Amino acid sequence: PPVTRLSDYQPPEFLIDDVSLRLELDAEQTAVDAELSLRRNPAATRGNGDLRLDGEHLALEAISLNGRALTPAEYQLEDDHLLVHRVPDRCRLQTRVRINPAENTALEGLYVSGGMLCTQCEAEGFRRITYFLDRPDVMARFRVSLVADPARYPVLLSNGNPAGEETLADGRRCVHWEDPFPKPSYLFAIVAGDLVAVEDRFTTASGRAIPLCIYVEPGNEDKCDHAMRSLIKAMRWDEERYGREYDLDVFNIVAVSHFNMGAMENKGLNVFNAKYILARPETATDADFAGIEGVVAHEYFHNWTGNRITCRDWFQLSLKEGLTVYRDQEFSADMGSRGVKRIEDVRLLRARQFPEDSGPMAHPVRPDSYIEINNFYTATVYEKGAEVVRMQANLLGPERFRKATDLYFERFDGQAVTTDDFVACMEEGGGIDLTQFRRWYSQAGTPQLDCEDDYDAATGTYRLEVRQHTPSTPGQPEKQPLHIPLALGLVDAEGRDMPVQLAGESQPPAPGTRILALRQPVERFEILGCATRPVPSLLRGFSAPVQLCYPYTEEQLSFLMAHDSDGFNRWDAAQTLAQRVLLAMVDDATTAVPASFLDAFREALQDETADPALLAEVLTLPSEGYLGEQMTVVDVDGIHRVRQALAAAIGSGLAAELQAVYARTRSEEGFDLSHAAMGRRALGNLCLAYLVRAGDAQGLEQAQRQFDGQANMTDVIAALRTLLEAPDAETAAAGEQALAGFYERWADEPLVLDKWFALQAQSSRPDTLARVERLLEHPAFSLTNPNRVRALIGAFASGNPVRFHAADGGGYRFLGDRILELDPLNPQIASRLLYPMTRWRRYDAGRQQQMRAQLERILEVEGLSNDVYEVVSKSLE
Ligand code: B3K
Ligand code: ZN
Repeated sequence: PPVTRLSDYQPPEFLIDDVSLRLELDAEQTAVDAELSLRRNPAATRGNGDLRLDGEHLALEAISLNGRALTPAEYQLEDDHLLVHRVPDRCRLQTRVRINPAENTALEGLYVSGGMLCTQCEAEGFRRITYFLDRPDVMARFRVSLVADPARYPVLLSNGNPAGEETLADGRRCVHWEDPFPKPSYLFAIVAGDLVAVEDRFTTASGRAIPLCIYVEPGNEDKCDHAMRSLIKAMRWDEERYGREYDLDVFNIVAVSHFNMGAMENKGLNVFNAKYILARPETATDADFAGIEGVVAHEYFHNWTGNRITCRDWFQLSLKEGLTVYRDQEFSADMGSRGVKRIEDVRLLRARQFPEDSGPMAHPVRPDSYIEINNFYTATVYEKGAEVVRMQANLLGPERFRKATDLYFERFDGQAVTTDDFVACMEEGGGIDLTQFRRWYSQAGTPQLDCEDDYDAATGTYRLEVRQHTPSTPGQPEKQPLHIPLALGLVDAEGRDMPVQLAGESQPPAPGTRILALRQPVERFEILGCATRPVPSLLRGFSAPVQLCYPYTEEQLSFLMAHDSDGFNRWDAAQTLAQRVLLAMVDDATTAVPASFLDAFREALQDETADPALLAEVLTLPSEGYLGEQMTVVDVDGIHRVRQALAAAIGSGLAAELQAVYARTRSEEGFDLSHAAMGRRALGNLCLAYLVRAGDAQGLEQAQRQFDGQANMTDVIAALRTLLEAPDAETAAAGEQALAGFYERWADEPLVLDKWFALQAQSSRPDTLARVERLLEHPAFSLTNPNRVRALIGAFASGNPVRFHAADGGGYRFLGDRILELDPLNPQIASRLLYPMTRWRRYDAGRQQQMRAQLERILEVEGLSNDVYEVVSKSLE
């Protein structure tokens, strides 16, 4: 398959100013009439005069130019494009094609979900709807008419503003939409179905009242409250923080049950995976509620960062995604707890992006080539991209950053631009030089910072030396030094911040954090006026997406965990401590836990003033996957064994403390979604899990009671999970019974049923693979529903390391089989599921060989999608 390269970018030869689309909707055969107003692009070099339009899976029925039907000699039809020979500099091209939404299991373009029709066009799905210049730098004004049987599809939606409707002679309805803002085709959307609207309204800063509608399938009206509230908060926040007001007369959201990813920011018509809209306390967990708030905001924020200003080409994807993730992270930080949000975001970055950056698919935030663009909606483009924006925001500070974003919106509104254009605005608006900083966009790999220090008591001088090194990545053997902001605090023996006075400065600054700029491979800093030897608190707030190495002693880590003024670093110290204990236990093949570790945990548990949410983060052990990443060769079984053992030791050694905290977190008041209440539930359930892991009789009883109480999904699922994972057979049997009851109760709620599948797929019981295989046959399982596939197959392969990586290779064979079944149906989903096997080099020889065998077997299959081909072939390189 062909490789697309950034260096080959050429502006489009033709532009499209206006598009009229008329879709006669039908599940099996939809007719699409398109009229494109084309004009030669004055900024492009002239080709041979032919017009080349993208198009796939389309049956062309008619084609005319400026009102005259073309003869077969005047155009040429290929599998993936249409060539119209020698077109004039300005023309109107009309086509009529037929498509079959019901056959579209790839869920790109127009497809069927339940009883409705909907679209997903990013990145290149529009070419499955009509012949077009399907690239983001072609921005057109869209007028859309939707024709359908009003009994089957009473609701007909598209982008922009409503523009009238009529009933046709044959009884069908025709609804018109007009989007006044030119947009690329990837932002086009339509939805047709028997849907109900939950309505509200938002009055913008300038006083325009915008009707807001969330469309759902009948019966789900009572699950839209939280999404609607999140939307309104996001609209307000974008006005206050960025001065961005909503621009159309209406804003619509539709929740659909078949969706390849989270949601899509189509102009004025966001389409969502139902998972990120529907929630009631009985059906959704606190994490689900937080996910909804974040994703609703993310898609809304795209209206300015993505839609009004879009990407010139798909290599610039992080222009909209990195920036919009940064914006949604900041929004959630403002809505809840900034400190806890930062921890969650870094946890995700380390769990997903760091491994990607050190594996076969490593790529820069702005990739320079791809086979299939859908493979590049990655943690690097999204999460590392957000970190790169965050570093710039922090370098500029809030006021200059706002000035710089104002400049960006003013300068590029209505255009398709590059990440470099964004950085130029940061430079100009912020008045700083980001020449070296730009390497963050072009260089892949996670930089490692090696820190060493010494202290001269005689002069009170503290010296810090920092070396940066970025390991090579595929296609980038040599790396250049980056501009890295390193936030440093120095903590004295009482736990107070010291002033960080750099050599050459005449006055000590106020005590607190200083940002040091690293630019050279080695940087040395001299800090004056340190009366005692400080404990360095490095990379506070995770000031850069790097791997930090400093030879902390265990005492220093416990000290920082208890005293660092930076909440993030308190958490990070606890994680490092736990990680060290766990890895040492693996090395020594022991299950004995050092007393000092339990003491640190005890001290934390006894702090009644701590924010429960933060405490829950501090007391959560690093995941098995993350621990594996820290080893040269991942010891799957060793990690599982010691992590279970440490959890049990915490449960038995600190039973009284855990009980006390659990009791404190159980509130008599009703359910609410405040940060405090969610924090209490998180902490209480963590305590309960430790107790049950230790076989604590009272804990087991409490878990059972909590499950039976059915108060809210957060507590129910937490209790169910602990019961299922309980070490003794009797409780596990009770867990099975609870699981059956759970199914009975929720069989008609697809999103809850997904949890039922995922719980079983993630069970650490030895017979889990057999159970997962049985569940493939369950009547509620379906390979054509991505949420179900993720719940069962994805949860097993990516969320159950010890069973997926079983030494007999059964997990690998299972995944190989599923990928080959899925690829012809839905290549994007198949390709995503491959991820755990791309990490094969990190395992022992036996597992390596078995994973490779699966990858090689997949690669041999004829007719593989580009999606799967690219990931498999790069993994084997
Ligand atoms: N922009 C979409 C992602 C589209 C993925 C295409 N494979 C959702 C988002 O990031 O907001
Ligand atoms: Zn996005």
